[in-house]
Amino acid sequence: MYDNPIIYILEARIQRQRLKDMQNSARKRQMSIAEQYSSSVTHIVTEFDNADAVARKLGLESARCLNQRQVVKLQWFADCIRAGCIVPVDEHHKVKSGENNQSVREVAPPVSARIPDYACQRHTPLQHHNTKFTDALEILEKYADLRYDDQDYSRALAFRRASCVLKSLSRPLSRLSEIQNVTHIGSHSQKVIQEILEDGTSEEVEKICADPWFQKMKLFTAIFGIGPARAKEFIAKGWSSIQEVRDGCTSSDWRIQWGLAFHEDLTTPVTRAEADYILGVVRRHVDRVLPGAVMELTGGFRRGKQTGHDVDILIMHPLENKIIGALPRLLQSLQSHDIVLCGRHERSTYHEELLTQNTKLSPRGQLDHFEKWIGIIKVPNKIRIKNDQSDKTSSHQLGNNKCNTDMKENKDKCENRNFQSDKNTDSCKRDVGNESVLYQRQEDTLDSGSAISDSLEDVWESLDKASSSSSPSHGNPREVKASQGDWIARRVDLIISPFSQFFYALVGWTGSKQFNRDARTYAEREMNMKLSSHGLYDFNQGKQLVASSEREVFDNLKLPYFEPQDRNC
Ligand code: 8GT
Ligand code: MN
Repeated sequence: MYDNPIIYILEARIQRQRLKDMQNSARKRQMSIAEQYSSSVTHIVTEFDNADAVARKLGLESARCLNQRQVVKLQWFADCIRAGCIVPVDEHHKVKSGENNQSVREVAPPVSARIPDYACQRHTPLQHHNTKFTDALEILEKYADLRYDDQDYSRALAFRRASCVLKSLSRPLSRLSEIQNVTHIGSHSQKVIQEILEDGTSEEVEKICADPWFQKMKLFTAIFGIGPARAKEFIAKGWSSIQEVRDGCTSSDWRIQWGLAFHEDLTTPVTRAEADYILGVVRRHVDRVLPGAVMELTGGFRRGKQTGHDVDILIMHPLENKIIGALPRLLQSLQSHDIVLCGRHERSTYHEELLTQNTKLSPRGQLDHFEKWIGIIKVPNKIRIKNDQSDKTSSHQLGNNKCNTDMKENKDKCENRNFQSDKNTDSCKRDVGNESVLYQRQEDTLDSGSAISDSLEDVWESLDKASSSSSPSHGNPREVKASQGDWIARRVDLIISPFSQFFYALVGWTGSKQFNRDARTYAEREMNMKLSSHGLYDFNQGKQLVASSEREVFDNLKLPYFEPQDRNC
């Protein structure tokens, strides 16, 4: 026993009010409580489960520096309060050092040796064990990203890489030493992880979250069509709310105009039921204008996310040339049913040389060259509300495009209406989502060469017509908003891929962005290949590598196959 016991309560991880209560209770019982840690302290009370962390928090090199001091759990303190005096320290009160704490070592051997370098070589599930670290690292990433200069971009990437490694760990991280030699966790990230291990939070991250500039940047960049540069201009004008932007912004960009008018809608997460509904609606119209087409819900939803910021739908036809002119026809069909709010049609800018050109990866995104439509469509409110109600009872399986009853009815109705089906594509299933699905290339009946270029001209003409009718002239965004019916605006991307590029497009549009980034870097550095959403070029063999399944894309890259739900890096 100590002649003159002096207790020091280590604040870290203890709520402020609780700490005050503890100090008051001790004083009432005439126990000595030290405000600061000093050599006269005999008992250190802590929420930490490891004496090494306590030592580090006190600025000491290791737990050995704590010498004869007792490092004890809050339970010991509670026992003292109950007894009204200092009680002896039992084994179960003690907080041990990792050095002589075999159980800590058994639970947490270093993981560094087992972590492959690239995210595309690791399982990265949606649900993982280290969210308290990855949430913090992703805030640092976002902050660096919003600052928007080259150096900040590489800093943002460094945080993302560290976060991706933690997402792929099969257990919660309990000590920094477990990841000390991991390439992608740099010193800044390590410092943040250490802080969270010890205090439960990171001061730097908390400061960023409370920073008004960061809050405004997040608010403004969430507007459809607004990037960091424009958001900074808004802040420079002294704006701090969406309303101020609505009142002051004179941009003629259709995305910004519609984005501002429907900001609340577009920042309400899209649910899985809505994504399925949109897929169903688009499918109905695709079946009409491009019978035999194959459609896939891609993006985050394909990786198993239950919500997203938009709905990405990839469309292809097993006859390579059948897709020509299909997107304008699809848009006209959707528009004639009053489904489209606004949007822009983009022509394909693809040409074969792109496969070998060493384009620098764009920091902000991975824009590809497919023909696509980027827009906003209307979804009845009841679809979302239904999803809210059934959320707890139904869990959506990946790749399971199961629709709710309405959707099924729609589909049945649509099939009963006997839309023309394409006999050529009987062997090509339309609902895809798992690897066993067969996609079969069909013999193309269209003549090649000049016939195609002639027809292309007609097509471009109709595309231009379609794109102008889906531009802001579709109505005044504010007026449309003022008379909004019982629907919500949803962002949709429709991408058309030629059959020959489809599986690369599928991998690309499934993402995640970081998965793509790492897969492309891996291809370049490790394989001397160039990967994009359009294909894979092998510089060693001097040729393009074709793929007729998603698995083949991975095989061509000599990567183990990962299901979409394991690509959530
Ligand atoms: P979300 O749930 O917030 O919608 O997230 P997401 O679905 O994972 O991201 P997204 O921004 O909707 O993009 C879907 C995927 O498509 C990303 O992995 C992105 O890298 C990929 N992608 C391409 N090409 C292009 C392109 O040209 N534009 C965009 N926006 N994304 C592309 O492969
Ligand atoms: Mn998406």
